[in-house]
Amino acid sequence: MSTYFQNIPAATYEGPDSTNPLAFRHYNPDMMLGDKTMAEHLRFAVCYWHNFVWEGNDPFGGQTFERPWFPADTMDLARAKADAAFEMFRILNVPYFCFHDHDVRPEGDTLAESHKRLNEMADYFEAKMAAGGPKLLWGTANMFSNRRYMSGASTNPDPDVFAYCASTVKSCMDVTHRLNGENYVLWGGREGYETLLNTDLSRELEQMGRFLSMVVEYKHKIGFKGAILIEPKPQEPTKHQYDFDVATVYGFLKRFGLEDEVQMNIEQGHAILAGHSFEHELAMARTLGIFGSIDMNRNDYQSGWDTDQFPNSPSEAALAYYEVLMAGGFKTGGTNFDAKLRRQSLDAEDLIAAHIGGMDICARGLISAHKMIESDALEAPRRARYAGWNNAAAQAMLAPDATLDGIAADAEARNLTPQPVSGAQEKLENIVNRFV
Ligand code: XLS
Ligand code: NI
Ligand code: NI
Repeated sequence: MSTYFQNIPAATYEGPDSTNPLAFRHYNPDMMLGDKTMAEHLRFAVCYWHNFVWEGNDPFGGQTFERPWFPADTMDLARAKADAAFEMFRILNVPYFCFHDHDVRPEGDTLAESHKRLNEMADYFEAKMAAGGPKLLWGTANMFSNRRYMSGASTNPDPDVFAYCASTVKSCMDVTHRLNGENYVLWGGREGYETLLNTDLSRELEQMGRFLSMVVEYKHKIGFKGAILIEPKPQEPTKHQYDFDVATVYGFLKRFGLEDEVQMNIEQGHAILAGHSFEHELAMARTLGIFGSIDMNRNDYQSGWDTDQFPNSPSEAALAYYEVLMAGGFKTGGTNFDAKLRRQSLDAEDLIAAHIGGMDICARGLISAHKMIESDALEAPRRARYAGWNNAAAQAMLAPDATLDGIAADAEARNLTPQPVSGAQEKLENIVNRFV
């Protein structure tokens, strides 16, 4: 039992008029939206790393947070950290959590010792999960913090690092499987390069493709039913990351024949770093049939860093959940807060308030998105815009036997003079704002 969050009551739904900073005003887990409850739609998860591992450092300064389990370099402190984490999960009543191996246990002197410690912590989690704790949305391996990964994980020029990664991912997949995790995530923070002058691009991509193929094979070997998810990000920490964005990853998956095996975990902040909107990345994944899960944390629009802030824009959340719902909703995926406090937000209460605010914003976004879809307010004009394609002659142009010169001859015979039609963007934006 942790006393870190003592005196903070379990958060409950009090409705939009509540002024209680530690109550939900919009997230009402049991409220039905269509055929699912809000909790079933959103499938919230809290991440271990930013909340319980990160010490508040920035590039110019060190630790600002003081947590009783820091520096968590012994197994006793790792257990104290787990006690606090599960206490926070209980207060927030979140159905899921996520972790890296590195978040939950101190690294051992050997690989075997590290794995043993991870398994001990998994035992500890298993008991807490069985006693009413949250389920595991996804597990993952940290193959970016330690200096051994500075030149890459599976893309490292040193084959021993590749082998080390195989052992690390295997152990994390085993633990994820044992804890009934619903997904396994790979984020390749070091899978990229700093300078082409020392980089063999062709080898690195081959290594990464083989590694991912073996991860998929291992998933089937152990009977893991969850999804393998890749989390795209264009840069930071590496200058050029191979998993740049959804479309780039799709091309990579196609090349290695993995497009039916791997889905996307899309993070809002990473979309922004790639020069996209979040909804673009979500729509692209939906279109390509590889939508999986989301990391619901935004970036600062001015700084250009992956600042991992909690969501606070109802209209951004509405457009994001619009795409999630249009994709058919989450299957194995969910809404993970890969979000962290600002480094001046020192208190236990800040951790709770941040999540409550983020969950409320997502709930508002979901409600708006659901109404927009129910009312057909956006889809009707979208269908109307493409209505010309519904007639047989238009469809014939897309049939396999259509040819460029055949269509050209027809266009000339009909003496076509197409007339531009308004895209009506402002009217559509006004429609969205009616629902937000
Ligand atoms: C970093 C990533 C990372 C992944 C998990 O930018 O978002 O936190 O979600 O490794
Ligand atoms: Ni991130
Ligand atoms: Ni993330």
